[in-house]
Order: sequence, then structure tokens, then C-alpha cells
Amino acid sequence: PKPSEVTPVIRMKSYACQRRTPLKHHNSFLTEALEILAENAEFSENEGRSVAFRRSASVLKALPHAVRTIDELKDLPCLGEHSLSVIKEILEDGTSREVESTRQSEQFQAMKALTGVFGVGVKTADRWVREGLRSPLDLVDTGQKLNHAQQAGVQYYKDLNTPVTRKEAMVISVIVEKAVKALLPEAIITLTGGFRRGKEVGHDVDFLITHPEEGAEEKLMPKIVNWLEDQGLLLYQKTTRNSYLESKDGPARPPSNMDRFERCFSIFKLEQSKIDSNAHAEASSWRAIRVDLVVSPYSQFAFATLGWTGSKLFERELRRWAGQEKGMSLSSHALYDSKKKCYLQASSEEEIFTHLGLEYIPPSERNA
Ligand code: DCP
Ligand code: MG
Repeated sequence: PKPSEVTPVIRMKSYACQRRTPLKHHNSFLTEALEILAENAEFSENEGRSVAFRRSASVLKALPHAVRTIDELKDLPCLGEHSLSVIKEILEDGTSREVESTRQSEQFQAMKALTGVFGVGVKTADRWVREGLRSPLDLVDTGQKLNHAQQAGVQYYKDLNTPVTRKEAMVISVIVEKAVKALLPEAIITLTGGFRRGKEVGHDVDFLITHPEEGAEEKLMPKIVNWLEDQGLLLYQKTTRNSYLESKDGPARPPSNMDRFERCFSIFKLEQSKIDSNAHAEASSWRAIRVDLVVSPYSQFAFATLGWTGSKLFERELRRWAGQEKGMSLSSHALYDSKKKCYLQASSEEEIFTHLGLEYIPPSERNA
């Protein structure tokens, strides 16, 4: 065949943290389908299955072109039999029966609606679904006992399920900067999460805060929270204290990958002045936005930045790479070398990639 007819051989590394994954890619029609199956597997707490679908989707996100035939995929890593059959069906018929029936199932839709309530996890949602509940309104109607987070979750359900725009994230950034600088002028505030990776919308706004003088960041969070509360900017907040030093979980790996920084889960009240088209006047309105604040000591800042930038799959793959390929243990606090029996220090994300023997991947290409 002429060179143009030969499918180019694409060599793809098997860990997502070895690859560059841009935000915009060529295979959304396939990845969105695979991610429905991944989400459904999460709803039934089948983590292995969920990760398998997420890894498949992630491989397709890293491809430089749209997939046209199933043959193009034969040398790619991470594509299991199930994912391949779903992809094949979509390439041939335009849709996958399994994906469509999942999407339309009452179970899936109810789990999606209920886990969409802030403060509700899969276990709670599943119990409610088995009791016949389907939506946040059902929770109110049947008088379910809700904790404070869930009450806020129901109250601000619509706002919290309206994507946060980059513009809104920037307005929140200015507020958080102002609060933190008023309390500790030399503090450093970084926007992390999806917005650091270049996303245009997100489900929340994530910040990491530190101070160049180790220890100066201690007790900062309650002060930030008080400042914000005094200004009437918080609709809800729950602060969990730093528990890293007390943890008995061994070197770098707290259970369930949850880190142990001082962290504040909050809901901001964001004022929006809107032009009221009827009155031709400015009407004041506001909306609720989820904001996560994390405070890290300076010595852990590089690890915290890397750990909070995501994506979730990218983070998961970094930890898997560290453990399986390097005999190291990575968390948002530290990197431990199990062979040398020592912690590896780092003051930048680049240094952590170097310790791990990985090429540096910038945040905008961590959209695995
Ligand atoms: N994170 C993680 N594992 C978790 C929770 C968080 O690795 N269990 C890290 C990776 C995430 C980052 O923290 O990218 C922020 O978490 P979010 O849930 O806010 O995820 P994103 O900001 O990436 O996406 P979204 O746009 O939904 O907020
Ligand atoms: Mg986020």
C-alpha cells in the first residue's frame, strides 16, 4: 500500500503518567461511552471494573486522531476485551446497547441524582435507591435524616450541579487571595484541580495554600474560615484538621488515598449582579459554589501541588507507577523510597517526576 494508506504505528506507554493527555482530544464519542460504564461500575462499588474502563478511555484521549476502525487499536495498551467490544459496536453502529441501556436505567439515573447531592457517597445513595428513593426531592418528601453537609447539598442542589465557569473560579480566586493575604501576607495560594489543568468548567474550585516559613501555615485554616464567615461569604463549611503526623499508616500512604492536610470543604455564596431585563435595573443575586481549601506545610508543597492537580486517574497512575515500577510510595505529602529506606525531598513537581524516573508532564497534559 501507499504510505498514506498505512495506519501509523502509535507507540503508547501503558501508564497514564507516562503520556501527555490534552484536555481536548479526538475521541469523546468513545470516551464518554466508556466513562458511563466506569461510573456505573463505581455505583456498584466495583472498583476494578471502573478503573479498567477509565484506563481504556484515557488511552483514547491520548491518541492524536479519531479512531475509525478497531484495527487501529490492536497495539495499544490497557484496552480490555469488554472495552474493545463496546468501542467496536460504537464504530459500527454509532451506539453501544450496553451504554445506552445503562444511561437509561432507573438505577443509574437515581444513583447519579443522589450521588450528585453534596455529602452523599455511593453507599448512602445505594441504600436510598434500595428503599425506593430516586431524587433529592424524594429525600425531603420522605423526611430522610440528613447530616449538615447533605442538608446543604439538598438546599443548593441546583447551583451545585451547575458547572462552575473559569470566570467564576477567577472571582473566587480573588476572594480567597484577599482573605489569606489579610491574615498572612507572605502566604502562597495556588489554584489546583481541574482549573489548573486548563478546564473551562469544573464541579468545584480547589486551592492549595502554604507559607515559605515552615510552621507559619499552622492554625491558618480556622482564621481563613472566620474571615470568610465574617464577610458573609460562606453558606457551609467543614474543616478537618491536619492529621498527617499522627497517622500510623506508614510512610507515604494514608488509607484510601485521602490525604491528611488541614482541609476545608465549603460552599461559597458568590454575589452576581445581574441586569434585570424587566426593571432595567441591577438586581442583586447570588449563587452557591463548592470550594475546597487545603493548607500544606512548605516542605510538602510540591507533593501537595502534584497530588491536588489531578486528574484523578493521572494521580492513581502516578502512585501505581511509583509502587509497581520504582518500589516507591507516593502521596500528597511525600515520596518514600522503600529500597533505600528514605524519603526523597522535592521543592517542585519537576523534581518529583525526576525522582520517579518520569518525563515531566505539565498540568495541561495531565487530563488522563
Ligand atoms: N484528588 C485525588 N483523589 C481524590 C480526590 C481528589 O487524586 N479522591 C485530587 C485529584 C483531583 C483534585 O484532587 O484532580 C481535585 O479533585 P476534584 O474532585 O475537585 O477534581 P477536579 O478538580 O479534577 O475536577 P472537577 O472539575 O470535577 O472539580
Ligand atoms: Mg475540582
